[in-house]
Amino acid sequence: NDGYKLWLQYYSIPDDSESRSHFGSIHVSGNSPTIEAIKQELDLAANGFFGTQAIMKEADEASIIIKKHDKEIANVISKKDINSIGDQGFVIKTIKSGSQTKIYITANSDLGLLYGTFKWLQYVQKGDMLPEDGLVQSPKIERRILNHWDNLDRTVERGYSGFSIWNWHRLPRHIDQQYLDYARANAAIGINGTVVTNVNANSLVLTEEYLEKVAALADVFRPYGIKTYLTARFSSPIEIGKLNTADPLDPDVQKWWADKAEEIYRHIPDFGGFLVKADSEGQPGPHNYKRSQAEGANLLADALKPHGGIVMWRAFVYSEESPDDRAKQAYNEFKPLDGKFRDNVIVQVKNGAIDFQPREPFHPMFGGLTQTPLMMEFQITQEYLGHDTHMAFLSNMYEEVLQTDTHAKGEGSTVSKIISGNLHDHDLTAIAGVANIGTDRNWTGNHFHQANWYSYGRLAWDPDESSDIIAKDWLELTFTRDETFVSKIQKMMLDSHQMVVNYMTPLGLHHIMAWNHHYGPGPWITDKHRDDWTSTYYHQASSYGIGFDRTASGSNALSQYHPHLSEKWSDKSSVPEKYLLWFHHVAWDHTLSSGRILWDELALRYQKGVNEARNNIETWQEMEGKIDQERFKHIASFLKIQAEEAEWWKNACLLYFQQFSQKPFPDGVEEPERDLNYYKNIDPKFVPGI
Ligand code: BDP
Repeated sequence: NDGYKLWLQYYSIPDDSESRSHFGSIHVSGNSPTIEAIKQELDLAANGFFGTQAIMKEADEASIIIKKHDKEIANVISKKDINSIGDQGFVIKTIKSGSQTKIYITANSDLGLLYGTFKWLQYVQKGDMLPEDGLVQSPKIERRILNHWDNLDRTVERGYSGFSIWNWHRLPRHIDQQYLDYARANAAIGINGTVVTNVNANSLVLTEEYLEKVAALADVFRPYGIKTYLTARFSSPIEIGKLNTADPLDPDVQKWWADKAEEIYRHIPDFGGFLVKADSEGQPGPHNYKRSQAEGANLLADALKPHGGIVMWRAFVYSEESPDDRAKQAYNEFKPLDGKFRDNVIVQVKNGAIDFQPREPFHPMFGGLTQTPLMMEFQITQEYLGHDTHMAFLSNMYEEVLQTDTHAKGEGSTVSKIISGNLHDHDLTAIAGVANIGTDRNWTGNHFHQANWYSYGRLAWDPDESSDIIAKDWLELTFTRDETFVSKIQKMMLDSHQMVVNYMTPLGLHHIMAWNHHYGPGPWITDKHRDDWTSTYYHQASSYGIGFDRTASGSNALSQYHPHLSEKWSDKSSVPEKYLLWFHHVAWDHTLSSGRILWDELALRYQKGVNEARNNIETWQEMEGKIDQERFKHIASFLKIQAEEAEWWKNACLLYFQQFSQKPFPDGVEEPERDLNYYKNIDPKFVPGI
């Protein structure tokens, strides 16, 4: 098993199961490509589970009825349930009449039926009983999108599992099976949108030649309910339109985008819209013409509006000229523009204010803007979390951010409520995850990283789901139902994010990784052309202490949070310790809640991360024989790499910081075998992606 089938393994299950008989009498009503997709999926599943086919029957003879809501269904499914699921949800109900048991999967759309079918198949695979009163589910967020940072030459920015799966050269004439399997895997977890190109955009994708290729992909995705989106380079009117400006207030520029939108919709009638990175890290944008982010976004929004498209405008805007704390810049830029965006614009905000660090407090924009819909951008690809070789189950990190209370409208104003539109009553809701998918046979390099794609989908559907359930479901769908395996590995996964934080950036440290590739440790990175890309800017280590002062005595980034939080977090004794050095510059001998001084605590956290990474190797060894050898061995070797590199991180960081603290390692912390210079000189050339 090479892992290609992701969570759609459909491995065989006990033959005496009641489900086998269900597969012998299924009724699927309707006629559309989506209905065809449902039938195909049922067949694939029947084949995998029992080596049989799914047999189709008339409705009155069938024991599984998959049918859109109609008069007949109204007899068994309540109006209340049907009304509550909207056009993407579904109801699954078991109805007993006499000795007969029928399962109804119903919805208001074919897509809802597809989602319901996938859900039912997952129950069968896991061997779970459907709840007595059935399942009534609908997504809390309307648009659940993957962002591919894929370039047209098939390299992937921050991609660690091979090249881009989009083969532009062969498109549109060749449709690879992988595109179809991509659509199936995504639909199975409710993902309904994909931006197929990098945020660092190439305008070429908006030319006729490429639009034909994109349209071919969109045709594959459509039956699975997945809309296609593109990144739009702000300077496209100059680069491919032969205009001499891209000024958003210029009528020629406006006409160019309107015509371009029309052309796109001729190729892709249900095109989702644009994702835009502007005025950031060298990307062109409205600032080039002294216009605001709102003027830039509205230009594209007006062009897409007649066709029903949206603009996802990124808030990742910060300038190399600004002397201000990078963490503050997006909020400062966007807060005054709140309410100035068209109604088909949604602002896409990274989970934290710096950049996908192993852990960040939530981005203050989530609590700060009320009139503009905001969407979350999570990174699934592990740019700062050990690329493909380090196992980190990111669901916990996503959950931590989603469940944080911003206090924007009093207690209970969680980030989850903001992005699902509940708190400020927004209809336009969305979430994005930067994909970790590539041409590796198992899609994500590390088998465990499939779980991050999976958990992103689950949380996009329901941002209030809990990671322990997600981990368990993923393990059962992907590997086995074996209880020992599932419980042990579930625990290993749930502890893994904190483990990685411990051996990379404990207690709120951030941005101390190596230059450019962001893989290994680099706390010594300093003196580059941009301060805010160096490590010393962020950790501020001195003989007194360490950490970035973001209180009123420092950059005062804390003032961007609700007073309830800023007051609590301004105080070293009440800020959660996981954010301590994010917000405070703290003396090495400051005492923490453990009773230990900062230096000792920091050192012990690094060691704890290393110890856990080593323990994982042993836990995994105990699982031999419980799953296939191919995946077992693949994972075993990656866990070994992770443990070795956890040690690398610990040794490099502690030796470096010890120069400032001038304190010995506390008991329990292993002395590094090499000196600091050795770690500084590790040649990063072996790192993928550089
Ligand atoms: C940073 C990455 C860079 C991306 C940028 C972005 O290092 O490659 O282009 O974010 O999100 O994390 O635009």
